[in-house]
Amino acid sequence: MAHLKFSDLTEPAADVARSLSAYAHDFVVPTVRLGVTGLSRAGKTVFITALVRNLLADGRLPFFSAQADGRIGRVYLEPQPDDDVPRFSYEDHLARLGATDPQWPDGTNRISQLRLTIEYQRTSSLRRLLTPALGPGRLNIDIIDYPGEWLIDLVLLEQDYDTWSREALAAANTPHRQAAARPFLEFIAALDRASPLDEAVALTGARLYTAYLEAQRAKEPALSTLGPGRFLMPGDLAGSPLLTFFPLPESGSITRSTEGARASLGGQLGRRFESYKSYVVKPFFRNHFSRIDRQIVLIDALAALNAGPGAVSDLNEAITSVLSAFRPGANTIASRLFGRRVDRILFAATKADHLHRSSHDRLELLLSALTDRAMARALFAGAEVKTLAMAAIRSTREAEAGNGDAALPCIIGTPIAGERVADVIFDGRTETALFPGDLPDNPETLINGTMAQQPVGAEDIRVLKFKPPRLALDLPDGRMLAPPHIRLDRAIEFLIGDKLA
Ligand SMILES: Nc1nc2c(ncn2[C@@H]2O[C@H](COP(=O)(O)OP(=O)(O)OP(=O)(O)O)[C@@H](O)[C@H]2O)c(=O)[nH]1
Ligand SMILES: [Mg+2]
Repeated sequence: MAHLKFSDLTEPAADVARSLSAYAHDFVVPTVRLGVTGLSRAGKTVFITALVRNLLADGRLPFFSAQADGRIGRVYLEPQPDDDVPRFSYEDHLARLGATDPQWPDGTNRISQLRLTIEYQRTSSLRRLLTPALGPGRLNIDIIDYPGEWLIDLVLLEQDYDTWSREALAAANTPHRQAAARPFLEFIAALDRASPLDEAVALTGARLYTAYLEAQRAKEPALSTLGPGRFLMPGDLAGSPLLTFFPLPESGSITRSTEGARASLGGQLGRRFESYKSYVVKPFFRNHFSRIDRQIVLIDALAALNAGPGAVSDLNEAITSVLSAFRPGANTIASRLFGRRVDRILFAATKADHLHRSSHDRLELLLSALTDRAMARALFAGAEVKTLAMAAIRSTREAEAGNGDAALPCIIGTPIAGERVADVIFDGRTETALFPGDLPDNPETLINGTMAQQPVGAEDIRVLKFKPPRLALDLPDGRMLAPPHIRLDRAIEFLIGDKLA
């Protein structure tokens, strides 16, 4: 009889353990879904590209604790889980940034996704003891880039066409919007809601309504709360009949139940409004928004401040409406439909490299004062909320310029061709030093001043668009470099740090 040796038993057992652990690896890898949003041009694409590059290339991230502790192992891109969502074109965006003549990425106008996997050493010795067969920890990060414009639509789910029309027309008739809305308001004044639908009227009305939203957005750059969101950022729906409706005043005589009323202009626009909710708004919130665990909202606060009086109250409106979209537990149609909740939200002021370091804390204080107000207004509770002033890619450096007795804190960079300061128009090749101005020490000065429609200090901020820094991203020896940033590591720590414990 052949004797079974101990090693005969243990080898297969070890194999089984190994394949079990591989199985566990593939099926039990925790995933965090990270939503990245913000209005058009807020800096979403640059942020995601910089985030991914810094993680892949082991960039300088001293406040990202897992990396600072030396616990990060391999980091790599993996195929994303959702086949029906376009992939975030990380390689293309990076190639443009790393070119000899570096360029910012092109605008993107739809949702996209990327999966990044991080291998790391666990901190807790107990967990290390309990899970030796699992090896190092692994975390999938599914990054979802979606236009902030789409968030505005959540409120529509609780409205019918008449309610929406009433609110949309009241908004269009407020004094600071009337000028932009005039052509649209004049057009609908001549319409009869009960007349049969004429497609040309539907198209013209939708075009004029969209033109009004666009004009108004230029004045309310933080996050205009006027929608529908796809009118501003249509994504794949540009030109679709789903976007050919607009608000109409209610008529005195209501004949809803008849065939004629359904075929009428009012009836048809109402039907399209409902289709927009069913085929556009609900699928987005159900398939994407409701699955997000962590959210970063990028805000171009300096552009907002530059926009002049009313800008700060607009920012406050914007933050309030974002928080309302994420408010857990409120007994709304939205929360019944989409049970899951986001547990961390980061409001990040982007492009902080447009200001000298001395103003970064002030920018953060301003955002945090606004967020506190917004949280009180939105009765927000349940998620951890943080504010940060950040530059995903730093395109300036700092210097002091003499000005009589006082040294002025300046930033130095290469303004993009066509940018101008007073009479000087930049050629895109010349470096320049700029005193961008100071934000006030006390954010309340700015908030109270601009909320009273009198800008205090904000008019002193000068924002120029700078070219991305010129840097070799790939060294001859094969090593990868990451672009410089400001406080990107703090953003990463807040968004995923605890998941790497
Ligand atoms: N200096 C500086 N500029 C930035 C930074 N991030 C974004 N920008 C500027 O902002 C512009 C818009 O950035 P994107 O990342 O393309 O913005 P987005 O939110 O993806 O915009 P859409 O795709 O149009 O919705 C860029 O072209 C840059 O000019 C940054 O970290 N530093
Ligand atoms: Mg983009």
